[in-house]
Amino acid sequence: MTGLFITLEGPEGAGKSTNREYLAERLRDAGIEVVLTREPGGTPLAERIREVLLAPVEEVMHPDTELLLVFAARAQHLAEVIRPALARGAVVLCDRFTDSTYAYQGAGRGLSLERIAALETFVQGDLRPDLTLVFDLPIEIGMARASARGRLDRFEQEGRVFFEAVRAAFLQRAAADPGRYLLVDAAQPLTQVQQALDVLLPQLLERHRG
Ligand code: Z5A
Repeated sequence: MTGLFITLEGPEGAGKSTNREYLAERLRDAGIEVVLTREPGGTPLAERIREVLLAPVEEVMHPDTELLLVFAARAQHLAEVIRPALARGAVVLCDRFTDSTYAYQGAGRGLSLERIAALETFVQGDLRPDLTLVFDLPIEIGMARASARGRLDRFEQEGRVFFEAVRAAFLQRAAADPGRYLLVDAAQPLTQVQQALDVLLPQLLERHRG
């Protein structure tokens, strides 16, 4: 039995966490085992790497260090949580995954996409998400939602140019592979976003039955 690997992506404040919970509830109502997780993080060790990645510090983190830490956390997460859950036949709903690496470390930090692809293959082998929901919204709406939370993490301290590059990368990746990606208009009111997810649900159940 193999499960279904669904990732939720998009700029900050797009509603990934909120809608991950919503989808999980709908799938559980249908009797499906759902594993809710996130990146960077998802295991105790990977969460410690997350703290290093997000904490603002005086020493500037080299982009290569950032990239390697992201993939180090991912290797642990895949081994401890994602692969075992998929092997059991669960649906894994993961808040961010490697699309974020292409968007933040690739488009945002300017690292080579070839280098990211090489690490992707090294860490994941041929495992890729079955479906990626890209929650898209104008940067200023996402920043306003996120800044309402208070203290900004190391990524949230970046400027508008960085976040526009990140958003463009998500849109580009979604457009290049419509079979795997589904674009969600995250600027709509939450009830409308969740109606769009309700429309998707029968298709998810069908794919899980496989
Ligand atoms: N990162 C990376 O660089 N490379 C990688 O490979 C990976 C990650 C995997 C941490 O991610 C950082 O890691 C991230 C990129 C980097 N940094 N940034 N920026 P994170 O997922 O923890 O951080 P985040 O994206 O900033 O999370 P977030 O701000 O919590 O966003 P969200 O999960 O998409 O949103 P939310 O928490 O569900 O909603 C935010 C608020 O908006 C909340 O009050 C909601 O009630 C509200 N909301 C949600 N939807 C709506 C709608 N439709 N209308 C109105 N209000 C709404």
